[in-house]
Amino acid sequence: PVSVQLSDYKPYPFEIEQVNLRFDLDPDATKVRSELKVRRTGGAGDALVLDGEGLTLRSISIDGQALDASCYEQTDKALIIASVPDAFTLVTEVEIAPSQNTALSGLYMSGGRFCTQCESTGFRRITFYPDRPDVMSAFHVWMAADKATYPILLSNGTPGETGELDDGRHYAVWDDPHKKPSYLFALCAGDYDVYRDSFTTMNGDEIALAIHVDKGDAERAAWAMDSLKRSMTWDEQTYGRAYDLGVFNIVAVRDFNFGAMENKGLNVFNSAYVLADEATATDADFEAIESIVAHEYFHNWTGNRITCRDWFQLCLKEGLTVFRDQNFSADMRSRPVQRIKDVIRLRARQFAEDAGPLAHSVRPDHYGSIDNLYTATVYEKGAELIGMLRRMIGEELYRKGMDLYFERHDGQAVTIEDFYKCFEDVTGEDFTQFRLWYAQAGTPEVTVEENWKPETHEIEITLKQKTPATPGQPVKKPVPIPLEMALLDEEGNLAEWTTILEDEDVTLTMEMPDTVTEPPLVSVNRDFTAPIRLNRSLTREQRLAMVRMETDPFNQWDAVQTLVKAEILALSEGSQAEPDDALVTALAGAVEQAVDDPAFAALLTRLPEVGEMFLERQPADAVALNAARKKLQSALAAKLSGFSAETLGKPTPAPFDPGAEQAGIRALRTAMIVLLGVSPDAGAADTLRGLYDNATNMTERLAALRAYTVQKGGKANEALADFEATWKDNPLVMDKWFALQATTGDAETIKTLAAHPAFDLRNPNRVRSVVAAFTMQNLAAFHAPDGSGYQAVEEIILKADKANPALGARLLTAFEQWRILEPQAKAAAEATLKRLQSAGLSSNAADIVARALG
Ligand code: B3K
Ligand code: ZN
Repeated sequence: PVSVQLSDYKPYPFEIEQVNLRFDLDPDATKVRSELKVRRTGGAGDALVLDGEGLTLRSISIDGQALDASCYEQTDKALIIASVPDAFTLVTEVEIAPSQNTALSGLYMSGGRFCTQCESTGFRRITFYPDRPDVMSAFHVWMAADKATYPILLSNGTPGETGELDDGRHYAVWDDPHKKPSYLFALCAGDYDVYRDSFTTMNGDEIALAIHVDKGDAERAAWAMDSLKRSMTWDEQTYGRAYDLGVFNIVAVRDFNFGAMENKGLNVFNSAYVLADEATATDADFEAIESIVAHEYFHNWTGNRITCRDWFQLCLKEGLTVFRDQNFSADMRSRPVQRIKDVIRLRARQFAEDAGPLAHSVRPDHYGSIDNLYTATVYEKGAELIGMLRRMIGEELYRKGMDLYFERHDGQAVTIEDFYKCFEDVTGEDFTQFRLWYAQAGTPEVTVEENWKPETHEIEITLKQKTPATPGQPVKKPVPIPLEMALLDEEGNLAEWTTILEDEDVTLTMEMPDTVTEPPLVSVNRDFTAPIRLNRSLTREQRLAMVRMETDPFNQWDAVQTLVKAEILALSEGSQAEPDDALVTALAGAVEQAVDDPAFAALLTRLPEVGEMFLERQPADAVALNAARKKLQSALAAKLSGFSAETLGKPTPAPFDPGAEQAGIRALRTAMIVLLGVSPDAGAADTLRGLYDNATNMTERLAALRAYTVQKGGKANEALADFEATWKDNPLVMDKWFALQATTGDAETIKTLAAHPAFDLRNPNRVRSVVAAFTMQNLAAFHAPDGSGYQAVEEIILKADKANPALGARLLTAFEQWRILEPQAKAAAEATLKRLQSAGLSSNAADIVARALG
């Protein structure tokens, strides 16, 4: 695809003062009538160019006069009217076929209901319109459909008149008083069960809340509703932001390309992030629902009322909103545990992206396909940048800057520069250098060197930064890196401070009291203040001391991780045959000591996944790393067997509550179940089967089934069949059944799963539960040196891409690390990518493959 450049931005030369839409809904032939009140704001000679794709134009008129075909031009992407008055009303009528829309962008059918997805460029598949975020307008919607099949008719804003029509049809009117860009438009129509509640805002406004789900699922929306109300309260208390419409609707759909969408007043969700109860959802699901409901709700202020000028500014709404939802989750649960989980995710996905051929900056200056810009870099690294900003200026000024941003830019479509200007104005500081974080791709590496001078009781700490070259950016400048630091001894903290590393390097000299005779431990980047990689040459003894002495929970966990990673590397490279007993003992000891904070203890038992090891040393051998990881895991299982029996011997908390406290207890129990999966203990399989049979919640049932499958390999079929028989009618639970096998099996397993009657190429959740589960979480099998893993997914990805380019492209990102693989897998991956490239990919998928091959 042609690349779009940030530097080419031009304001749209017309204002759309009002949009009146009329939908005659029919799955095969929906008629959309659009009436736009247009006013020229640009040059007198500017043509009116409207985006439009796959639309059958039925009529077009200006100020009531039908346009002659010679007055306009229709291409496959646009409608161009060369000469228009300065102010006029344009009416177009088009026809579309939602039932044929398999891309799930625009207006489509899911489970026999109508729904829309417009971000980024779906609205142009509904009607002709300037489909860009800086054109904001007031929308008025009239919609009609068959009443029996589609009794509920929803759009943005507040509901107006409803009524009956001929032929069993009915209609409804929706008005959105807030001006919005077209990507926030939504329409849903169908027969739903509705879970209702209400919320009174801090201004005393009463809001009607409703979650629309499949028939029979209403009770399973209770947690999502609870999360929504807590989000509303949190945004009032933390940012002073209240909701601004009388109704807030959520609709759950089964066929959806990603998690959820923040359409004004009508959020559309992947049903996986709405529906949950103890029997069908894991604690991870409950947690994800809580954070995604919050994320979409928070977009109402950061994204909807203040939106992006253009898609290059995507991080303006996404990075900021992820930062907000992460803090919400930290407030709802444990802040250190939340931080560790966020960093695990950042390192696994964003650091990998930043180190590979798809690396791009948080605010890129060009892109090939906008759908491919919804990345870990824009979202997660974008969130880290806001976190650094807040740490550097402090909570109070951060809040002041945000208040100013909301006040100054409400109702506007703005840029990263506009955002930072608010913070410059409240702090008097200059953020020019800090904004390099937005322009430079790659993860900065900070090298730490320490020099203890016993004569003077001084410790010298030298910090050096370097950002590696990335595609198109060979040379990088230093960025400001805020580092929370401390000096530690056996008693605790000797000193604590924050250094902002602005230049290439800096040397700090700290004088210790005379009583300090041993070199103190230097704790760097506490709480992961900056999204960097640390490079330190510490001995194993120093690292073990760190595990013992760290006072920062993040760094204590990370000290364990660093040791564990080194151990897995040594085992995988054969420089060590068996896990070091001292290390395993220390690790087990740390777990046992953390027992009062079970969620943290559970994290300590979690060994880095194979993919997280890829960045440690290259070339990466997924098979060897997997075997090494398993060896260490089973040594830990043996060491913790008594603790595990004790932990699992206690009853699981009852009655079930999804909140942090019980979830923490279940997390530790689940961690012990995971270890049983690789335990050398002869009775482990039977114990697991018992845990599976007797589990009272899905968290433990699924963990037990998975661990049992790991223990028994192919002999676990009976248990898997039992699970399938129980849950065959619940698609979300069946997604877990597919994913469990895809993550524990091999290429043959993938073929079997793809041939299963319930495998559905049209359903993204199902495709991901097989393909993404395999390619992202089963790297030893995916990157098998004989290429069998690639072969297993190749056909499926091609077929998925034909129907749904956003899905195809997303699945292909699994290949991004091919260059750093060991030679055999690398050659097989390259051959696969080349085959795919010549097999006729969608332009989204072609963009990923071309960059990957780069
Ligand atoms: N804004 C949507 C993502 C849309 C993706 C479009 N390709 C969900 C979110 O980030 O909240
Ligand atoms: Zn978002």
